[in-house]
Amino acid sequence: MHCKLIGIPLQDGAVQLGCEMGPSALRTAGLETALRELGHEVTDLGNVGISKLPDVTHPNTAIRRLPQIVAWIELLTELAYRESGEGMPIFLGGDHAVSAGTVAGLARRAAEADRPLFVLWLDAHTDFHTLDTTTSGNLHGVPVAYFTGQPGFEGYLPKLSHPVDLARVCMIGIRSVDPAERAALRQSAVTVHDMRLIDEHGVAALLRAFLEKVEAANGLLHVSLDVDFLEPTFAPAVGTTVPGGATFREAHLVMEMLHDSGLVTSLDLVELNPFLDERGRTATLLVDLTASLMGRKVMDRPTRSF
Ligand code: 4U7
Ligand code: MN
Ligand code: MN
Ligand code: MN
Repeated sequence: MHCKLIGIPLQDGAVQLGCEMGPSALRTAGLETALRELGHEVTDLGNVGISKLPDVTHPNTAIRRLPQIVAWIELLTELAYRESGEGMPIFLGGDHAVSAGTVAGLARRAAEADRPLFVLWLDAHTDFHTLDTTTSGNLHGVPVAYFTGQPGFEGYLPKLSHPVDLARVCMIGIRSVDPAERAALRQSAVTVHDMRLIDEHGVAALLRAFLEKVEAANGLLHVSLDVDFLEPTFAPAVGTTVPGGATFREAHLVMEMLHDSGLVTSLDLVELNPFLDERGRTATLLVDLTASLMGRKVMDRPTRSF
């Protein structure tokens, strides 16, 4: 596999500063070497950045840094579209506003290939606010509503060419949902697996059902990994910690099953805030999880046995 590393030092979507150092920390933790050791070809495309800001305001005065987010989404949509033509793009965030752009670009690519795009959203949060419902005003809380084409973004964020079908989004790890998000999701086709469902059924059964759906539809699969999916006691480098997250082994199992499925075509590693890390342990964990996704395993197993 040809892995393309793309650094996105975006921190305009989060109130806590530090996510702009995410790409550097992932590189320092040895992402490229880990991928090469698994036999992959790796190209590091360096970091991207915005320059000119549009003049845009929204009546919801809580919203922070809207012009910056508009500029990032324009840049990232184009970039994700371009870089997904060949190889496996790995987007190094940056806060989760990154995914508003990456998923929008990947959806355009999928439509061109005439294949459905599926999104696996690994997160403590559903990130399903609109510009009207967000009360924190932090736009890392809106990407899923944006890339699925929910109303209220037109005229503010860039127009989507290909919204992702709600029924092709699966969320795992959820344990913090705001009332407006819960109300919107209740009437949507999004699959929301909260921590209780993981406790009751085990993460493997939940993920397997989704992977079977992706495979049956001959879909492309994008994985968006928010650091706060993980239990914060061993992944502290994130501004929005919520206790009761995925365990170390649950997280690796998800990645190992994703690898065995052979379905994953792109990846976001987002919300890493190195300023909050303890001796690089969270960055290192993300590298190890990515290695599991890309084929690292303890013992050989027959492939495609998810
Ligand atoms: B993340 C929140 F209020 N819902 O809107 C909000 F709980 O990308 C959190 O998942 C958003 O980390 C978290 O600010 C965004 C809050
Ligand atoms: Mn998130
Ligand atoms: Mn989150
Ligand atoms: Mn977060």
